[in-house]
Amino acid sequence: MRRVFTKAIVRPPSRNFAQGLTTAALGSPDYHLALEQHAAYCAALEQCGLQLIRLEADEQFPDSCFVEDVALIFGKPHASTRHAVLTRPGAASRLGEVDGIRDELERLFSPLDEIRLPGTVDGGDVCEAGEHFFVGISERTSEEGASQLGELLMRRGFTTTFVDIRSASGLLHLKSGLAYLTANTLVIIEALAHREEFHGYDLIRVAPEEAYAANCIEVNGRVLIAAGHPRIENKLRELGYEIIALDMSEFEKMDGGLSCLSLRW
Ligand code: CIR
Repeated sequence: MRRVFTKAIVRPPSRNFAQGLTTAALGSPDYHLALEQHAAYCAALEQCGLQLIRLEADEQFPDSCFVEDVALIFGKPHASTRHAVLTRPGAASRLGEVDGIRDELERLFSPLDEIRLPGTVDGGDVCEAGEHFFVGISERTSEEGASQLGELLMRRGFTTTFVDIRSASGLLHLKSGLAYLTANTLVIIEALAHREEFHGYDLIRVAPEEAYAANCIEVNGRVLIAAGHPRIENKLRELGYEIIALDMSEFEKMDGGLSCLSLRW
């Protein structure tokens, strides 16, 4: 059953966006262009029927537009109840971002669950696939954090598979290389496609030169994908998906993608 999304939380890039963490060697992002791209992203979510909760830019934290990493909002596809977990990001410079979203999530989802010391979890490592979750163990998400999250999810009736991506070079988060579309289908980079954790799913493989586009999102029947990746875009169109292609150049420079810029439920 397809999950219906009605809302999303977004936060625009702050003026010091270029001072955030990155491993990409693509140059420094242009703040004004990043704002334009963020506005287009928000408009696309609205086009998909989402009502947006727009947080203010947070100048204390240059990575704070990547709201996906500080929380997880989830629920059974057929139920209206949603739960929220505050994460503990694995990068020290991002830990304080959690307090910047706590009040908003408490207002919407109280009581909140929370990942606790010494565990760390980045939301980018958490891939919801219906009533199952793939949780990446990465440089950001520790085994302890993943196991805390697995417990929390189990209590809500979800199952979890852990996917250790620490040896997958160039992969910041699990969802940098993996996306769940509906109906048992995963968009996946070649480097992950052979992993036994994904056996039994229909895999849409993304060629290495288009790997950035694996971080796409399905929202109410449409797939938002990073522009400039014609092979995967055409493949998805041929499979019947309606595509919205968005220019993500400034976020790619900061290791961010489409999923990172919103919390959707
Ligand atoms: C970081 O390194 O934390 C940010 N510059 C990028 C975070 C991207 N988030 C994500 O993939 N979920």
